[in-house]
Amino acid sequence: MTKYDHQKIEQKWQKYWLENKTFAAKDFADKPKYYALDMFPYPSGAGLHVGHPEGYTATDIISRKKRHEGYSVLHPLGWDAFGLPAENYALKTGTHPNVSTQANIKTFRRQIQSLGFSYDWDREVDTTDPKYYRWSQWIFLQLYKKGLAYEKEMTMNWCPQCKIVAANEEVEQGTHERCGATVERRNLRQWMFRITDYAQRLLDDLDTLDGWPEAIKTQQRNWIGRSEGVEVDFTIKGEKVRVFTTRPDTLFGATYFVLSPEHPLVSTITTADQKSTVEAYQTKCAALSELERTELNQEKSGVFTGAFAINPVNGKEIPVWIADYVLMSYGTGAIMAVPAHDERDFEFATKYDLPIKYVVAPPAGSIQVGEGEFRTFEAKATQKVESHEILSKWLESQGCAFASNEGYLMNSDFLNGLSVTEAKEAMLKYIDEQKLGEKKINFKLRDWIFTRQRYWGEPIPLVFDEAGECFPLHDSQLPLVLPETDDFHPTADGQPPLARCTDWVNIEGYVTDDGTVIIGDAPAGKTLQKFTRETSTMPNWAGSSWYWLRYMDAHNDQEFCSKEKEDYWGPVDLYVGGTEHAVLHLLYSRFWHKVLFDLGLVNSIEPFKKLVNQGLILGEDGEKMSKSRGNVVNPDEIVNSMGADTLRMYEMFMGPFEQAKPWSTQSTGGMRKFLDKIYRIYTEKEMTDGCPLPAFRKVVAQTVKKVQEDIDDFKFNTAISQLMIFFNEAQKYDTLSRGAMKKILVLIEPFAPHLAEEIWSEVFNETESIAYAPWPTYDPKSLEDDSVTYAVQVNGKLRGDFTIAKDADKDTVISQAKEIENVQKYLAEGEIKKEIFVPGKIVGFVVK
Ligand code: ANZ
Repeated sequence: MTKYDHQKIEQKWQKYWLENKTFAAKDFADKPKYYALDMFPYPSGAGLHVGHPEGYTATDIISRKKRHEGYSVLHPLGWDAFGLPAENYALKTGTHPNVSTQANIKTFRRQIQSLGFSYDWDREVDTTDPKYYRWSQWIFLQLYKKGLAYEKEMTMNWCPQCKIVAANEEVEQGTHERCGATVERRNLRQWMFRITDYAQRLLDDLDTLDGWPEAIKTQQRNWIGRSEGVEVDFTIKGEKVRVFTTRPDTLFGATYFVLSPEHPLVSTITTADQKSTVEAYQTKCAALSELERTELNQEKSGVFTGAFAINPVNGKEIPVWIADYVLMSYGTGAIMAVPAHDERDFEFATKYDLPIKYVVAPPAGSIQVGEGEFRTFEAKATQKVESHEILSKWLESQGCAFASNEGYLMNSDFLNGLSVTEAKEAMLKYIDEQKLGEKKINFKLRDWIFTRQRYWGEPIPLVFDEAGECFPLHDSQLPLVLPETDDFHPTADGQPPLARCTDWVNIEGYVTDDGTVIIGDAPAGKTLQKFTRETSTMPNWAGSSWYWLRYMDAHNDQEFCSKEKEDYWGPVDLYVGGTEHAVLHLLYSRFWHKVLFDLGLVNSIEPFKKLVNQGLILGEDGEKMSKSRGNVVNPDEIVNSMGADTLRMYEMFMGPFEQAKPWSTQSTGGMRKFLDKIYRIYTEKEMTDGCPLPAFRKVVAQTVKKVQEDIDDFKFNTAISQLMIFFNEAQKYDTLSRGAMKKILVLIEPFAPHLAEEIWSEVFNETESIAYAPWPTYDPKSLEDDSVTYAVQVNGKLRGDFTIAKDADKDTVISQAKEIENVQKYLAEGEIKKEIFVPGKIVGFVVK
């Protein structure tokens, strides 16, 4: 029995591919292009996880198939290597983040190469390499110069024990995940990006992304959160205070008013006897993050300010409260509360015993309000709703939780009897005429905080003069290299670690004519000035917000990417990665891409045409793989014992690509047996150049068709099933058609490339790699069935059936029918008077 020596074979071909640059992408090739991109990994200390190869195998299969189909394919990989884990490791052990990062990259590269992916390794990028981050800095400067960057004091999570800013993800229930200390909120100066300027385009252009999963587009839409409403002026102590509402139709139902605890007006309007209560409450809120404050199931709280607001539409006075559920960062930081029709307001009003006034009645129809008890509403009548029970019954019947756009206005003066839609319009008109406010579109999307008080990130290429004015560095000053240090803590006064590198921070230079700064001696006519550098660094999103462009032109030291190359390779045709990047990475990338488009630096408005998310690979126990659960599978073990081809095929066979599925090491053995069988059939069976038999020709055609269609649909598991069907058939033959078997080998290559190369070279004596062999075609005619099944009737009753060659003649068919035992029994009951023959369908006998 022949078994293939996977270690020998896989190493041999991996070496061959690297040495021959088999997968080098050719710029401007005279072929259609295809760009298949993987979300590049963060090279963690833990090494590769079996989840990584899942997506990588899929893009590899697609890339390999596209090469067979004659495309010029770009399939690159690199490392997203700045970020917290390396810095935290440095803080713990003193190992410089660059040292641990490079060691991790080495491990990842070795592991990924051991899986035989067809990457063009000459285009590998590393976001921590100054040759790369020079361009991250350059793009930052383009955004800065376009007015898209600004400085702002932001409230951040501050860990008093580690003396460090903690990212939101690092804070668990108010404590720092790393040390357990209670996190404080501190105001720190940050650089922000005006991503909100792009909110509408980021939203609208989602409609052009046909190749994206609906679920991801929905997540982006919700994250951008476009909300159409009205800003209305209420008056508190003679001062106008604006609220933002999406329900101007409910203005007559406002029974109290809420300011965010941070609202600047709170201190001026609060009455003397409420002052201490209000201040204590403000302090309490300051310690909570927005997320904690707005959790829907979080109990709301608030305090009365002692002041009253005048409702502009009816002149009624309503009490002004401050409450945690109203955020300063959304709308105007103030709301009119309509507890009858807003869930949060209802909860709050019930808790603090504030009045509830119903202004929207259900539309015509009956609703069940109790057992056997119904309440009927007439069309457009100003019927009365007096309790929440009735309203909620109706809402329940509408399938909505609280606010509904159905129904008719009541208790609302000139709006009475109007539908919600009509009332919104009527109120808007009134507000406009009376100059009480204006229409307003708000977005949930916030500007992007783009600085981190950390060491392990790209330095920000900005400097400040002695008066504190900010200047961008001149392009010639890039890359601005991260200075060396061995202390990664922030300074004693809370400045980022880079502030300690004083030689780097304090510099001298001059301002050029275009307002940028060059460090060094000033030429004649320019004054030498002192500057200090920005000491915050970029977040780990920076390097990943444009990396797909760098792969197109990875070694260009004049531009981040030449326009011609971007024109040839862009946009990315296929992007594969996890759903965890649904919003942040994918939104930031779309934003940067659009800015580059506006600057005329890229040709497409969207970076990624098609997006596919792989499902999670779970542990054998069906739970998410994690170190603490001890259910993590190391791909190295499988590659060593079973081979990379087995791992690749197994991962693709586990189940539908986009679904979560549990790992089973035992099942990898089954896949290995299948590969052994393929190898045996190719190496042991006799092969001839003759024409294959029709039945074999048919299964070959079926296999080509199915594998081709399934790969295109990301149904890798069923493509593999078809290959299994094929080899079960092939096994039945003593000799096989060489031509057909070569075709099938091309189908196997995207899945098990080492095995395919070996057979291509050793069995078929081919001297070139199989990688560019043409994708097989099939004759649709050979798919057609060449036999038919006849039903046999005696005196109109079905007595049997049989299958025979389609082209069998009438006499042959009839005599075959007479051979059937059960038919013979009935024929024996008399004499055949008549024979009926319907070609391809029925044989009938009339017996008397
Ligand atoms: C009155 C009202 C009546 C409201 C009603 C809703 C239903 P979206 O769709 O998310 O934009 N709101 C406005 N600013 C807020 C803030 N800073 N913090 C918390 N809540 C705020 O929601 C807009 C609605 O959320 C606004 O419309 C306002 O409540 C509230 F039957 O005004 B509404």
